[in-house]
Amino acid sequence: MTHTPAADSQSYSIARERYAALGVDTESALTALSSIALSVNCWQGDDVTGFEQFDSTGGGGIQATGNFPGKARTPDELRADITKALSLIPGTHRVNLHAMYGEFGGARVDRDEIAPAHFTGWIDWAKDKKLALDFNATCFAHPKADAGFTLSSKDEAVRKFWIRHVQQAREISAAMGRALGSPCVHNLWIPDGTKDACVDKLGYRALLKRSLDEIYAAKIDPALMKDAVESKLFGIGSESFVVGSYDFYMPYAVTNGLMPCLDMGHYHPTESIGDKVSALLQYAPELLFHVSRGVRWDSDHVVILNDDLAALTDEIVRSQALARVHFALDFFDASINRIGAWVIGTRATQKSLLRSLLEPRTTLLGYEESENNFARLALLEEMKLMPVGAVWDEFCTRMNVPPGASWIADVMSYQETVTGKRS
Ligand code: RNT
Ligand code: ZN
Repeated sequence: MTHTPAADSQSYSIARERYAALGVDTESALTALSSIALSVNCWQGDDVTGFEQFDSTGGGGIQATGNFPGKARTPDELRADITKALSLIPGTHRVNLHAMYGEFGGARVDRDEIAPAHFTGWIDWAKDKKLALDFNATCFAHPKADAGFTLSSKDEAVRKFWIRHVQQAREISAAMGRALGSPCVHNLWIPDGTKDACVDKLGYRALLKRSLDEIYAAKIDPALMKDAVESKLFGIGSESFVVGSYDFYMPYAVTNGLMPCLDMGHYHPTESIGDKVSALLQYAPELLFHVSRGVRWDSDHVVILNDDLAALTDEIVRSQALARVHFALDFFDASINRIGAWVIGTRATQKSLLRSLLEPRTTLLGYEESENNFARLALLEEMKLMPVGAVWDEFCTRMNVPPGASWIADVMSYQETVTGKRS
């Protein structure tokens, strides 16, 4: 950061002093925050539609609700919208793509035939914008996912089709990592499961394991790409049984050197993933988090700074594990301005990280180790009303993006001049 203390706003100076009185250096927190890249989910921009040239509205447990006008219809529109959102988000980030966002030039390219060539438009754009890319196989929204099973399908042709798809997705990820000089995180989530009681859970899980073994047998240089597997508790249409549950994937990831991916919306409603961080860090070198927000049966509401998010970032910072974790945003709300949704969710995640980075760790640890649990709880409580907002505004200003609420008008004017003009 190129910052001169003379540029400090008055409220930041006061905040800096107040944190300093508790032994917290706001400047180190700002430096740490500026180096955290979040992977921004392209799919918020078009309600998880993608650019395939065939009817891909088939099955698979993902459902965006709402019909706010102006969603991106083409790769260029989506890239323009992401660029707009990133201009309102402080720092340098990554963009997370799904296989369905390839550019197929009007051709019908099925999922098992996708190749790096279909993503050169994205790679060139990322190079130009100095962004890195992450990637996901798309094992939903396809006729071969209609029956509810992909990699765990008992139809051998269907299972093989999805294996080929994920193999191609890993190759594409490696190509992205190579072209952009930053390892591409490839995440695998499949919708497989049943709406009602399933009598052969063991069989489906054995099939999924067999498919994964085949997929990950191909070792790819971690300097190019890293693999993650994402579990889920239940989905729309898979309320009773999900093949790729937490208990299924966690041992698989740990024993096979893959990253576990924990999505904040994929657990029991009272189960916070914050508490899992310090446990998993004992076994997994790196973790991927899908930063999301579950509301009743929907796992993908726009992220806000709530207790779950605070618990997650607190635990990562307290574990001094920022270098071992990856944050990917995962939400899609089709009922509000989509650029606004991106900015709300991404800034909320950064605010939560900043809050955590401003925790008086040494003092709290001192209280804890001297069994002064009253003081520990009291200080944690007092921290909630500390002037984190002034530090956040300073961060935005230094990063040349609008501080506070001033970005809201910017999104509304983009709606007036760009997205609102789309039919
Ligand atoms: C679905 C998973 C998955 C998707 C995205 C689009 O429940 O969370 O991560 O949301 O890949
Ligand atoms: Zn997810």
